[in-house]
Amino acid sequence: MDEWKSITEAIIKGDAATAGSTTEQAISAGTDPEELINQYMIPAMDEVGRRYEEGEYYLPELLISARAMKAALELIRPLLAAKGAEPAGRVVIGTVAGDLHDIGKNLVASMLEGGGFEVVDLGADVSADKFVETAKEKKADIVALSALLSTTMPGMQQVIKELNDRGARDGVKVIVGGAPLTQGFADEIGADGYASNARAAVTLVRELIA
Ligand code: B1M
Repeated sequence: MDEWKSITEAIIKGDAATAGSTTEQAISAGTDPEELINQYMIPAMDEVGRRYEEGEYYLPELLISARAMKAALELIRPLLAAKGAEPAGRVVIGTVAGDLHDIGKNLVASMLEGGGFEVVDLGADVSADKFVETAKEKKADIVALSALLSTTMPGMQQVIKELNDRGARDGVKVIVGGAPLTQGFADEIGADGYASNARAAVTLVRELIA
């Protein structure tokens, strides 16, 4: 059960080299990539968040842990990617303006790719204008918005407003997610769906496109 706990420990310590090498070992041993993410990697970031909240960690520790998490995730991403097949739909994804958190969004993007969707990843700190322009240009089926800060959540409503105001909402569904969000918030801002994690996001996108 705790076979790969050293991945968790390395991420908490911000040791990218060990996080990467142990993840490589786990992959070679045939461990399920989603098990690595859900059982060993996400709990590490939760612990880092707890330490930050309680004043044990400061911003530099958050940053180096995030770097270690990314090093491990980069090795897993290709394993989540879909093989061949026609794309099931096109998703434009990003973290909203003012928000630099991109680890969860990257995970959602990878899982969507793995689920057979074409993903246009705009990165983090993305303006409403950029979301709308790209959704129009790429003829997106889904616009997927991530936020990790309660202060940037209103940016999601701004994207929906601009899509509506610029006549770009027809045929485009908007989904939202991120740690501080709830289904209630999604309903309130007029989003078409909310997902609490990456796996749920894939299911939601499938349902909305169907
Ligand atoms: Co920051 N940070 N951070 N941070 N950070 C949080 C989010 C915080 C909860 C920490 C805390 O206080 N406990 C807190 C936010 C409080 C709040 O507003 N509610 C916080 C803060 C305050 C800040 C700063 C303001 C700190 C400062 O400067 N004083 C600052 C803001 C910078 C900015 O964005 N403008 C800041 C900075 C940073 C770093 C840059 C150092 C780094 C981010 C690095 C990076 O992403 N490249 C960082 C980190 C690492 C965290 C924590 C520790 C971990 C986040 C993470 O990666 N989790 C975080 C505490 C925590 O979450 N426990 C924290 C792992 C990831 C896999 O989970 O992103 O939740 P998550 O994604 C999940 C789901 O939420 C969901 O699926 C994912 C996987 O299943 N999901 C979606 C996410 N997006 C989705 C979209 C969907 C569907 C599902 O559909 C579209």
